Amino acid sequence: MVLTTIDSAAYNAMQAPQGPVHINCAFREPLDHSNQNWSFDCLRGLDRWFRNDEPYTRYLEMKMVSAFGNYSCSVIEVQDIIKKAKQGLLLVGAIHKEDDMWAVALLARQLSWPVAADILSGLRMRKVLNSFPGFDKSILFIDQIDQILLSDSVKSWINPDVIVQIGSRITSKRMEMFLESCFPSSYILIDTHPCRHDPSHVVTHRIQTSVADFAASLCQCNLERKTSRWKDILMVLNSAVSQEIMFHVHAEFLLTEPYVAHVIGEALYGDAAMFVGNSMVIRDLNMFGKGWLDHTTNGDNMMMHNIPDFIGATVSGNRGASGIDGLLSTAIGFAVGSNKHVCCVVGDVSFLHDTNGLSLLNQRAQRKPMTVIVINNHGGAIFSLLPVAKTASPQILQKYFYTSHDISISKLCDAHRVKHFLVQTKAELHDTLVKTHAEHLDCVVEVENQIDENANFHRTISMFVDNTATHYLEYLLGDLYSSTTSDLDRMYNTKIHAIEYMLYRYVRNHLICSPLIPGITLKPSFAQNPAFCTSYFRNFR
Ligand SMILES: Cc1ncc(C[n+]2csc(CCOP(=O)(O)OP(=O)(O)O)c2C)c(N)n1
Ligand SMILES: [Mg+2]
Repeated sequence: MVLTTIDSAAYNAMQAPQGPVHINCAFREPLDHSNQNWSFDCLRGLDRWFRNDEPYTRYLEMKMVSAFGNYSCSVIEVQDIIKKAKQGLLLVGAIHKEDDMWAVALLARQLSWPVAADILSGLRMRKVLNSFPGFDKSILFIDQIDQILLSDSVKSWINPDVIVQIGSRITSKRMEMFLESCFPSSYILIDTHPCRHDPSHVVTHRIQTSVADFAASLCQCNLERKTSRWKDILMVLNSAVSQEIMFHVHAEFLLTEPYVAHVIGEALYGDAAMFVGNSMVIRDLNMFGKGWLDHTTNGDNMMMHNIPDFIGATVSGNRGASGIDGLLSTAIGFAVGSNKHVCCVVGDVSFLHDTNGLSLLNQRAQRKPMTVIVINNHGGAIFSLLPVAKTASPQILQKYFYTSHDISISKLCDAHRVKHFLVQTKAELHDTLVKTHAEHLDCVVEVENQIDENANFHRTISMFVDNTATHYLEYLLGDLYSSTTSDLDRMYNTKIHAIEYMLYRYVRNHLICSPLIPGITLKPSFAQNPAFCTSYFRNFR
């Protein structure tokens, strides 16, 4: 932290406009009582810096040094690093322009690295334009990276050697912590602005340029499309975890917050955009949000032209994952500025922090109608998932952390003459989203929920996902699967179209599994693991 701060201070002090630099000192996370002892581990990853006299982070510009399109030595050095990468990962943070989304897609194709796209990148909620199996494999999206990282064994296995990050700000705290601990040999951050953005203190090359220019500079390098076992395993892990999540959100009868996050892409009709509120909303969307198959656009045409078979959907938010003030008003400003139908999703406390936004909504400035989805769990649900929930008494939690309330959102909407819908079931949610779109007017959709149920459901999903990722990795790395690429490919593509029935029997905590599927045999150690068996067979369904 000290190194990257001093690097950035020195760089900024010497760049135009030169001058004094103000340094902020970071304090520990609030509300987290865990003591942290000094550990020499924090010097890990500094070997390269100790060995040479270069700054820790190099600040580069994408300058051509001749009229023949040659780049400066430092840019060539970056191209070289990318060329030599064995386990490269492309990370896409917050980006807002559609052109940038296209440029990222083209860059992803050029690199042929796995892509981890943040919810604010617009590529997570991408609309898939065709459903031909395998075609979208031209870009390997690892949408479930945050959830995959729940597994400690996967966390220590992933180990990317080069990371290229486009756009600042990564929503996932787990991802940020992973980046702090994995120490790739090069971490290249591309963004158009000159400001520092390195919360994990890992950036080794900071390039101030647009994605399009960066992608163009890589065209010169003739990068080969490399296949690797690492990539294939990541693909299978992502697919297994995604199916595990899908199973849980759909199998639960009640309308849950992860379910809302999972299906909300449905509300993005045409070129609609999304504004996400903070606290649980942005985290849930980042964990469970997914792309959407769009039958209304003609994908054939795009395939012919060899451009990506999806379109990004603009997703915006305020100040990372915190700051619950002024969200509704910001969303309205965003709707005016973007001139799109905006679907805004916020928590109840955030909504109540900005009820003045309702009067702005009522004024109907020059903009398209908005759908405001309020996830009403009657308080700040985020605190039920923080360490404080384990130590504080229920009364203290309710009163001072959750700030539980029973304020009527419907009456507030009435007072501002804004149409209000209450949604309590999955079917009601789907019907209401269709209705609000058809009616073409501003409305608030209140989704009713409870904090404790939400916390329990999140814990259940996390536990199953962790198990699934851990066991899949163990299986894929184990000798049973001395996997070649084609094996893994087959595993990914395997579809069993019909299964008549399956027998399970529990005998003293051991699952005796008699699957009636020809050709699949399980190692005894796996067959004795109930969690693995259930998720394994479910994922093959
Ligand atoms: C302006 C401001 N005040 C207080 C906080 C602290 N805070 C963070 S999340 C949160 C609760 C948010 O509740 P809600 O909007 O209902 O979302 P949920 O956690 O239920 O998803 C609070 C009070 C903040 N981040 N910003
Ligand atoms: Mg809430």
